[in-house]
Amino acid sequence: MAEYQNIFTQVQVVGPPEMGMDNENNIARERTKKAGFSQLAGLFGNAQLGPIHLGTFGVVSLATGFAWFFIVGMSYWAQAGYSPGVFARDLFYFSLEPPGPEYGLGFAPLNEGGWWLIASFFLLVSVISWWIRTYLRAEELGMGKHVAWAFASAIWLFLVLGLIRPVLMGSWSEAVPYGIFSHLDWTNLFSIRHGNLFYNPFHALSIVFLYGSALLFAMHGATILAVSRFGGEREIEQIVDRGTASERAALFWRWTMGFNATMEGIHRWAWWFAVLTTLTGGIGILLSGTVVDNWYVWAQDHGFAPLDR
Ligand code: 07D
Ligand code: 07D
Repeated sequence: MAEYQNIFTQVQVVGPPEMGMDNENNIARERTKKAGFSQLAGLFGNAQLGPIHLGTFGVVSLATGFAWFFIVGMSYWAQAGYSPGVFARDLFYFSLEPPGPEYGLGFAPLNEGGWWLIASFFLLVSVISWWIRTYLRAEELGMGKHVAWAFASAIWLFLVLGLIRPVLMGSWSEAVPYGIFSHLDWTNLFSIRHGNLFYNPFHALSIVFLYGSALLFAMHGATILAVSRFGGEREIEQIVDRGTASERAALFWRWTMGFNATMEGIHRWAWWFAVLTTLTGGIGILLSGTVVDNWYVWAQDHGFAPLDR
């Protein structure tokens, strides 16, 4: 029964906690010992919470992630003049900014970008450690590394934004500030400075894959739900064990649009669309300011933006 708990499933059956398997590497050693149940969690997924595997990289990732969060938070706290009211009111407006262009790739005084550099170091270690964790957990469970490689694509864009492009441009001032609205302002300014990012073909590709991901996810989620009355949510079994659910799902799309993905292939479609969003995006950002200064002029040169009259 526990296998059937899902978002909007109404029945929650609680049995003894499922502690998971062990293996020859004795991975249980690094797992917490207890598990609990939450009815709320059960509305959205599995009601059981824990045990969780921490391990070396989990601990490093959480500790450095907290260090980043704490440095950013303390900077905001100072910006608020140590007033809780101002802190709450202006939370979305505070920003921890990278050093100014005058410091290039050098270190900067703490209050002129130095804290940004230190915080960024911790964030980098945190994100990379979490990636290693996704790789190692998959390895120990005998899984493929699909999650880790998909996450690596997101990290590629993250690295381009905050590390690779600033290094190529020779200045930390090119990097993204840590703030809710300030990072939106940065995004807007980036587009303006490089002559409107809409004319960057890799931005366009990234949008195609982002929109495509939403469309595919909607199509796939809807299709599986629509055949769940025939056991369609056991979709992976049905790759090899074809039954009426899988057959109907495929026929639905072949009859409505003349083509259907396969039961396994739809997950490859989803994986590639998601991965290509940040992969193409990272290429687009990397080229901006390094190879192409102004995307509108670039588009005029390549004949798809009108020449000024
Ligand atoms: C739903 C999974 C959960 C993750 C969440 C995000 C933090 C930040 C902030 C301490 C889908 C957790 C957020 C840990 C804490 C501080 C100051 C993922 C889900 C809920 N952005 N962005 C947001 C980041 C960039 C852009 C929201 C991160 C680029 C636009 C959130 C990065 C550009 C809009 C956020 C990053 C850009 C946002 C919701 C890193 C171009 C919005 C995110 C590390 C890509 C939206 C006010 C979300 C918003 C938004 C986080 C990078 C553009 C704060 C961590 C520089 C246009 N971004 N972003 O749900 O409401 O993601 O902004 O690269 O409109 Mg952003
Ligand atoms: C940021 C990957 C890194 C994140 C990681 C997560 C933590 C927190 C904590 C869970 C999102 C680390 C997480 C640390 C963990 C907890 C609690 C992924 C990230 C590793 N744009 N635009 C894109 C559109 C415009 C601009 C992509 C649309 C304007 C810039 C996407 C429009 C201007 C950049 C996209 C539009 C502009 C982008 C992002 C419409 C602003 C980028 C894909 C309709 C005025 C980024 C090539 C993504 C990029 C990007 C969509 C308009 C600027 C497809 C739909 C013209 C500067 N834009 N954009 O997945 O790759 O991001 O560009 O107008 O850098 Mg854009």
